[in-house]
Amino acid sequence: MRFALAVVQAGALAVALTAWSAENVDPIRRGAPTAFREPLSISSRGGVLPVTLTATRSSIRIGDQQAITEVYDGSYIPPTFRVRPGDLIRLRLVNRLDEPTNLHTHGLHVSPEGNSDNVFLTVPPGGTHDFTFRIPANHPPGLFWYHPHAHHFSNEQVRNGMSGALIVEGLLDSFPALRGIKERVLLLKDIQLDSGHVANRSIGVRTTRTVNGLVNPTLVLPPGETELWRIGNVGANLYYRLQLDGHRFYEVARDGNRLARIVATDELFIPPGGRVEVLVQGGERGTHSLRTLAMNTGPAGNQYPGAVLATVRIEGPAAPPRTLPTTLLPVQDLRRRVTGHRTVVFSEGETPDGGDVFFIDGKTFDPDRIDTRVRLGAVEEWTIRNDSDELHDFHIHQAAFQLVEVNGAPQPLDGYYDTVNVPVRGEIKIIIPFTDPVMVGKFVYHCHLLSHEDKGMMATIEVVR
Ligand SMILES: [Cu+2]
Repeated sequence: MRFALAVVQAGALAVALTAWSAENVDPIRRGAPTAFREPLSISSRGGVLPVTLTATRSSIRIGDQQAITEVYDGSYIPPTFRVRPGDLIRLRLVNRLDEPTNLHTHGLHVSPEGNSDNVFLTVPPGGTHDFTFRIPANHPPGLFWYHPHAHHFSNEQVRNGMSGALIVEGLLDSFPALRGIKERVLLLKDIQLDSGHVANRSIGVRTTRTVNGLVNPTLVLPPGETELWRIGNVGANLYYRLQLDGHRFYEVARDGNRLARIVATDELFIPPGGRVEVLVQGGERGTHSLRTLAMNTGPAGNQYPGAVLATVRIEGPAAPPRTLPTTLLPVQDLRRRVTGHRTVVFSEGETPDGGDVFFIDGKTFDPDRIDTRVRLGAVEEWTIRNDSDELHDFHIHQAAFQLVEVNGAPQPLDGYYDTVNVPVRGEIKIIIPFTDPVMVGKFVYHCHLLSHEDKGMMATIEVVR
C-alpha cells in the first residue's frame, strides 16, 4: 500500500519537476534569465506544523544539468518551515536512502533528548521516525535550518542537497518602520556534478553555486524599496563572502539572533552553517551582481574562485524610502556573568593509510563518550583554538553564544552567534550561557565544515541539572 502510494507520488513529482526544470536552465547557455524563486513554504496552523520529509535518491536539474542526488521529497530545495514561538513541529522522517540518516534543527533552542533534536538517533534505510520539536514560547525569531546529522553521512547528504530553511516568525514585529516589507529567503548551496551524479571532489573544485537551487537567478527590486533578505549558508563546506554591487547590506540578525542595532556593511562573511538576515534598499536603476568573492581557507585548506550568485535588476516606479531604525532591541552582555572557563582545540592529522583525520582536543568523535559536562545555570567562557593550517568553524547545538575575542582583539557586542569562524593558527573566545532548561541532555559541538565533522571533528557535551 505504502509502496503503491510512493510510486504515484514519484510520478506526480516527476511531472512537477519537468515543469519546474524547464525554466531553471543555466542563463549563460540559454541566453535567457532565470527568474528568482522562493522555496515552497509551509506554515504552522493552530500552533502545530505537521510535516513529512522523505529522503530519496531523485533526478533533479541544476542549471542545464540533470543529476541523481539524495534529496528530501524529490526536490533540491525542500520546503521552508514557518513556525511561531510556542509551536510544535511534528515531523515524520521517511528514509528511502540505502544508508542511515536523521534530522537536526540547526540553531533551535529545543530539547536534545528523546524524539526532539537528538542527533544520536539514527533512522536506518527503509525506516521511519516521528520527531516532535517544541519551540519554547521565548524562542528568538529568525532564520534556522534543518539537515541530516548522522555521523559519517552528514557531509555526503548535505552536499547532495538535503537541507532546508526553518523560520521562527516575528523578527521585525517590534519595529513599525519596517512593517510590511517584502521578505525573501536565499538558500546558498553548491553542487559538484559529473555525468549525472554528485561528484566527490575536493572542497570547492568545479562546483556550481546556487541560490534556492537556481543558477544566477534574476531578482527585480524597485529603486528605494526596502526588503528583508534571509540568507542561509546551507551547503556542506563552503564559506561565502557576499557583495552586492552598488549596495550595502544592513544586518538585522545573525544565526537567527536579532542584533542590538542595525550594522551596515559592504561584505557579508558567512561560514558553513551560518545565516545572516539583512535589509537591502534598491539603489540605482540598472543591473547589479550579487557575488561571492574568492576564498582561501589556508595552506592546508581549499581555494575556490568567486562567482556571481544572482543578478539584481533595479527597475520600476521608485518606492518611498524607509528610514531604518538604528537600534533594535537590547542584547545581554554575558561578560560579567561568567562562571567558568574551558579550552577546545581543533587539530588535524593523518591516518596510517594517508587519509585526513580531524580532532577536537586530540580525539575523534565517539558518541558513547561524554567529553564535556556542564551544570545547568553555568555561563562559560570557551577559548576555541585552531592548531591547524586551515579554517574551521565552531558550532554548538541547542545554544547561541557571545563572541568576545578573535585573536586577542575584543569584539563588539552586536548579537549572538551559533556558528563562528576560527582563524588559522588562531583562537577565539566565546561565552555560552547554559541557562535554558530546554538544553538539559546530551548533544554535540563540532566544526561545521561537514567533511571535517564526518572525519572526527565533533565532541559530546552533557548539560545536567
Ligand atoms: Cu573544520
